[in-house]
Amino acid sequence: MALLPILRYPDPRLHTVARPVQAVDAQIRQLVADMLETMYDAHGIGLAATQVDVHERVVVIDVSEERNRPLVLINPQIVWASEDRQVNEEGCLSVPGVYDGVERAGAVRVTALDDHGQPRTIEAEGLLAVCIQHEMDHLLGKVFVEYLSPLKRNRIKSKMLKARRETERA
Ligand code: K1U
Ligand code: ZN
Repeated sequence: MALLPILRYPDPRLHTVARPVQAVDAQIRQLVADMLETMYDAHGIGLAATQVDVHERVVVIDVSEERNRPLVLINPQIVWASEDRQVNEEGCLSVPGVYDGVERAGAVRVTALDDHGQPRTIEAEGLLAVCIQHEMDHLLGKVFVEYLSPLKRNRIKSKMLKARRETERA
């Protein structure tokens, strides 16, 4: 297994649209294992392949307190979303230190393949529903800060670029 570097906003590669996985083979299972290790190491509750510069429709999630209930979504599709909208505080491993409220559907139904290539349907609400929608946005090249006002987004962009310059100088 390996820890993968996570792209940081405003890296333009975060805006790449991921392509569907053609076959759930050993290479995809290795990617899933590496993404899970990377997500747990970074103390995240989710990670999309886009964030590790792999542009295929693969997501890993674990919203359990014990950090022992990994969920693997390959080629996920939202087939139903509730009409009720809820605002939740979100964070992102690609935008460290930034948290803000985003409005999303309160519940979703998702179809996907698991890491054995088996089809699954997941009904989600609460934090899992928020996380699934956040990760699926990554696969479409969308980062949560794009839901914020242009003023907030530009401030975040400047803060991230400053942090990157300071890291490069150190
Ligand atoms: O996609 C990512 O970068 C992972 C992200 C997932 C996420 C967190 C919160 C709401 C929606 C999606 C994170 O894991 S950020 C770090 C984190 O663990 C966290 C932050 C805020 C609330 C709960 C957890
Ligand atoms: Zn994110």
